[in-house]
Formats: sequence, C-alpha cells, structure tokens
Amino acid sequence: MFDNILINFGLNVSEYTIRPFGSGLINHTYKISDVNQAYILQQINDSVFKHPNHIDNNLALIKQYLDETNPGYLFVAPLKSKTGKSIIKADDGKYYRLFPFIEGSHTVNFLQDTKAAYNAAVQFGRFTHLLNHFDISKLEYTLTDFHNLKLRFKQFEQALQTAHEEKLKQAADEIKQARGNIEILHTYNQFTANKEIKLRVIHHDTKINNVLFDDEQNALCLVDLDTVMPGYYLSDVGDMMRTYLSPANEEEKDLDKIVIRTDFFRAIYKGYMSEMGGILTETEKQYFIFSGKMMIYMQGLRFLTDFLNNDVYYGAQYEGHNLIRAKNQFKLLEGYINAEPIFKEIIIGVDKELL
Ligand code: GN1
Ligand code: MG
Repeated sequence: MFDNILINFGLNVSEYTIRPFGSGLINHTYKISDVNQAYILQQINDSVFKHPNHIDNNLALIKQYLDETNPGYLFVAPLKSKTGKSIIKADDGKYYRLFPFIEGSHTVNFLQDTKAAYNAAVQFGRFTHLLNHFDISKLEYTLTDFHNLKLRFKQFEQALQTAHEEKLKQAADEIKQARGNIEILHTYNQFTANKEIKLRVIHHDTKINNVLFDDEQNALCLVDLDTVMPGYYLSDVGDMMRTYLSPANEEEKDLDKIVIRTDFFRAIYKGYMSEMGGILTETEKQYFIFSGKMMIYMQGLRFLTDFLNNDVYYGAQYEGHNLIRAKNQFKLLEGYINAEPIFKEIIIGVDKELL
C-alpha cells in the first residue's frame, strides 16, 4: 500500500518492514525499517489538518531558521522526496511524510520520575526560546483557534443543543462540572485581552509521548510538530501539567489513580523557566499556574463535546470512551485546583533557588 510513497523517497520497497507506531490519536504513524535504517512514515489526518501544505511551510521555515541560528539543534523535519517534496499525495488520496527515525530514541507514555519531566520541560522551553526572534507573522495557523478556550466552550454549548437525550443524561455530572468551572474561561478571556501576553512559537501538544528520550532519560528532541504555530506559552506549559502530573493518563478509568504529583510540577517549572525565565514578561509569569487549569479544562470540554457529538473527532474504542476521558480530566482538574496553594509555594521556593 505504501510502495509508491517509498519509491518516491528512493527506498527499496522489498527490503522494508512496516508496522504501526506510537499512540497518537489524530495522524496514522508507521515505522519503516530495514536492517540498517529506519524511518517514520506518517499519514496526515486531513479532515483535521485541512491544509497539509501549511504544516510543511511552517516546518521548512523553522528548520531553515534553526539551521542558521543554532546548527547543532535537532529539529526533526520531514525528508525530501526524489522530486524535492516533503509531503506526498499517495494513490489513496491521502498525504504522507517520511521522517528519519532517531536512532537510540524511544517515547514514553507514563512518567515515572521527575528527571524526564524536567528534561522534557527544558526541551519545550528551549524550542520557544530559540525561536524568540523568529518572525511569527511568517507562520500559518495549521489549526485555527486550536487552543481557543472560548471557542471550545461554544462548541460544547452547541453540542448540548444537538446531542441525543440519552447522552445528555449519561453526561449530566460532567456537564455540571463543565459549567461549574466557567471561571476558567473568564480568566482566559482576561489574559487574551492583555497585550502583555505575547504570541510566541509554541508546540501546542506537549504530551510526554511527543518527546524522544534516550536510555538515560535525556530528552533528545521534540516530535509531532504539526501544531507548531503562534500561540500562548500557557498552551505548552498547561499541557505538560495535564499530562505529567498524574501517574495515570487520560485513558485511565479508575479515577482514584488520578492524583497530583507536586514534585512533577516543580520539575516542569524549573525546567521550563531555565529556558524561558528571562524571556517571559512578568504578566505572562503570573499565569503560570493558571496554564494547567486552562488546558485540563479545555481537554475535558473537548472529550465531553466529542462524546455528545458521537465521537466524530477522537473516535472511541468502546462505548462511552470519550465520556470516561472527560470524567478523568475533570477529576484531574479538581486535584489540580486543590494543589494550587502548594504550587504557589513551589514557585516561590524555586525562584529563590534560581536567584
Ligand atoms: C490529540 O494526535 P495526538 O494524540 O498527539 C490532539 C491534542 C489532544 C490529544 C489528547 C490535533 O493529539 O490536542 O490534547 O489528542 N491533537 C489534535 O490526547 O487535536
Ligand atoms: Mg502525538
């Protein structure tokens, strides 16, 4: 099925084995390997990313900038085909890219210790740091309004209008929680109106499995770069909070397993600030803790909305999957809010240490 694509990249089809790879929800990813080399082949989900060439333009511009300004930086951009294209429309009408597989790397789905969390936070901070002087007006928005909480809330309200009655009943508690936390949306509206909060080059999907690690838990590089575009740093920090603090992830059904590990908050703060502390404005820094609330709440809303919309976006592996995911995220949100006083103390402590 992938023969023509591989031929386009000059690979000898008969020598390669192909198997599904990773655990992303949106794109389809495969590892292609022969005895000597390996690649990552990815089909872009073009019902989500309507303009795959926008992704390509962004990555090419950023790659060029980083190569010029920071030659040693590992930025895993798609490879070019024999005809010089880094995105190929295959016979099935879908768009594909080929990436080099980074030897000696692996991804993790669960964080066991704070070293990896710290290293990942440094990597995400470094990325935005290195692109601090990059002209963001050159970048396309690969997904418009991707982390626009106002829009996500509106989509939730629309889903309430169209959802089946039975689903509304099943999700009654979560709908209540979504409404009960509306103050998060108000704070979001406040900071987006504040001119001191800058748009920066942001990754927008800082889940731990979007970082490649070596065997010593050093973060080698970032992957899943399709949502690299202008945004608020709160998106990146907030999604780290969402995915690093709890030992159980968004798929966990046993809500008792969702707890907040405050030492991981410390690792994220310390790691991210080691790169971005000198760059963020004082006003931006004031929203550091808020970032987690914003992203956990947004993800809870997105899963809940998708449940109400019959799983059209995320899909579902079992009945009620997206409702369970929403429950999970609201439980995480509750834990996060309860831990806020501790987070404040941690920030004061780390700031003193860094003085
Ligand atoms: C999606 O594709 P993946 O799994 O890396 C989603 C993120 C969500 C995440 C939840 C383009 O990311 O925004 O946080 O699922 N990406 C898109 O697991 O919607
Ligand atoms: Mg991913």
